[in-house]
Amino acid sequence: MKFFYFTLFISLLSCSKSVEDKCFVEKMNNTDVIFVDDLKEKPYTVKQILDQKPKYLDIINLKKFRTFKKDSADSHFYTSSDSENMIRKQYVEFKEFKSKFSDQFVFYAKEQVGNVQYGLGKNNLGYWLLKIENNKADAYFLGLSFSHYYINKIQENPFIENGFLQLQGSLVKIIKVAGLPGYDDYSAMEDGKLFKIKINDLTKDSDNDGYNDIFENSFGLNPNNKDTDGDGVNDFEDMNPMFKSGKNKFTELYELLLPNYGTTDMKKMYYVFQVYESDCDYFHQIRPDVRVLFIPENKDKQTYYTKITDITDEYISKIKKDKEDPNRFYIQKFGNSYGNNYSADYEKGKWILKLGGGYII
Ligand SMILES: [Ca+2]
Ligand SMILES: [Ca+2]
Ligand SMILES: [Ca+2]
Repeated sequence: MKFFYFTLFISLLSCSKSVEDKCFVEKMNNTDVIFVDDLKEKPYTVKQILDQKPKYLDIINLKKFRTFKKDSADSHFYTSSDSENMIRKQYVEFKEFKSKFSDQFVFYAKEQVGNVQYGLGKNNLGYWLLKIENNKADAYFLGLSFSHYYINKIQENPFIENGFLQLQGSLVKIIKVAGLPGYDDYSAMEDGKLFKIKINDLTKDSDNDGYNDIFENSFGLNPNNKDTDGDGVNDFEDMNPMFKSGKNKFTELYELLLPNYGTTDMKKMYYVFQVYESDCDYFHQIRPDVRVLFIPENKDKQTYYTKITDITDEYISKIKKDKEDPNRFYIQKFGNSYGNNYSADYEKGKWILKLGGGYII
């Protein structure tokens, strides 16, 4: 997880901070330090993973299995020719899932049990069990971090059996490669694992809002309250389920920096989330066109899942005020392979954003 040295410095200084402290900075960050924090994080050992595994998960050692190496080689779809095959496979083999979930997941495996269709999906947040029953589609978050758990894309045995989800895979580690964001070194520590979860534990949705408890617990939503932020909109329908939206010039500034999905309506994309690490109230109060989740800057306040899983691929900084002009501000936006510095002028109730430099890797 990326955050900046100086942010860490500020959070060490004070526990309760004002909006002013949480949203504004005196000095803009040097873009060069963004990846440093990532690189010094040590991957977990097998023992650490097992010690902290979710309670609902059982891990069984298999005698016969596909290794991580073999499975990832067989299903490697990052080269251009394979990528075409992958897309074709997704369209043909996972037609029903594609029609129900569109592009919210990459689909791995499927299985029919009675009149229920099960599938395995993955997106930027992690792994999901997908279910289509009587034309109704649901997705249940597994809560198994891809930083620790690799689930074989090719499941040789039925993965739904006797009320259990049983997935073959490996325990893995990710090592970040300096200067090459996205080219993480992903390797197995122990192959031949069967990850076993009771379907009832997985599908449990205590507040009946549409997201399973495991999902809500993983990201800091309230699994016992349909409406975590109390804004009158249930978590499942809420584009910003963690915080009540507001409207002022700084929330508008943050909204301008959100990704643009063009004319695509993201309201029905219940499982697509953009995740930001921020403590800034103005940022929290945005009214986004795509679902957003926020991760606290302080590691101690993060959920276990978000602490160990690199799910943020975009960062928007705090705001810096201009020393002389009260209507001029500065803000930065980073991705895994770029950083942009903006100046923002507030004129006649509107923001004028100007790109003032940056970099692309
Ligand atoms: Ca729920
Ligand atoms: Ca809830
Ligand atoms: Ca709400």
